[in-house]
Amino acid sequence: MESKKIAGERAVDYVRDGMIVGLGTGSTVYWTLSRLGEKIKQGLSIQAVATSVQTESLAKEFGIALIPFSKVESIDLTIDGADEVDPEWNLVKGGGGALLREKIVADASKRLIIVADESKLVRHLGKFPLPVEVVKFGFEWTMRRLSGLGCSVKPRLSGDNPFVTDNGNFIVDCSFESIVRPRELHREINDIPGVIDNGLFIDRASRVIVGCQDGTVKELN
Ligand code: ABF
Repeated sequence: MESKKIAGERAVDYVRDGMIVGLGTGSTVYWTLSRLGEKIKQGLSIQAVATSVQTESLAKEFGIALIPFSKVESIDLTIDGADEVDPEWNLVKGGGGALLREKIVADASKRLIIVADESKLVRHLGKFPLPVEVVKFGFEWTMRRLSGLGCSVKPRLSGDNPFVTDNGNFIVDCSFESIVRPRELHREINDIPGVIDNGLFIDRASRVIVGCQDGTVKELN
């Protein structure tokens, strides 16, 4: 928890007065939200766009003013977590089920800072099952098409029921073991009818902040 905390908090050093800030989702970003709450109490003035219902409620708890994404032209800086980061800073995201809003908000952001502990740094993506957001209609067929790309596919469950995203869709998790051509795979997955988007984030991160076990923070840029 400590290495996530120091990474999440360090990212707040890049938040300036008057910014519109994208707030990611997950347990590392939790510490970013908490630190932002402290800085707001000390006078920092920002508006924020949340990438999930979970983040919305945490932002309210920490006193962070939210603005609907529909009301912003662009976002100055988004801070978000990741499940895996490869040496080219390609990411696997979506373990928290928020990949679609995270990718839209990242796309609208001038800068995207990823905060993670060092366990997220990998040589190749893929050990973490790749989340894919799919529409409910025909999702069984969509799963079969995804497995045709060489992975085993499982519907994400919440208890005994299918997990439903904030957008009313399903998530299926695709185990590729190793993803050596993430850019191509991203395109192949999104070409399948029924797929809305997937957790591969290619060429989006502008900085990666890593919290280490020894209490240090590494900033990769
Ligand atoms: C979110 O943060 C998700 O995309 C990703 O799954 C998660 C990372 O997990 P955590 O910070 O909780 O380790 O952005």
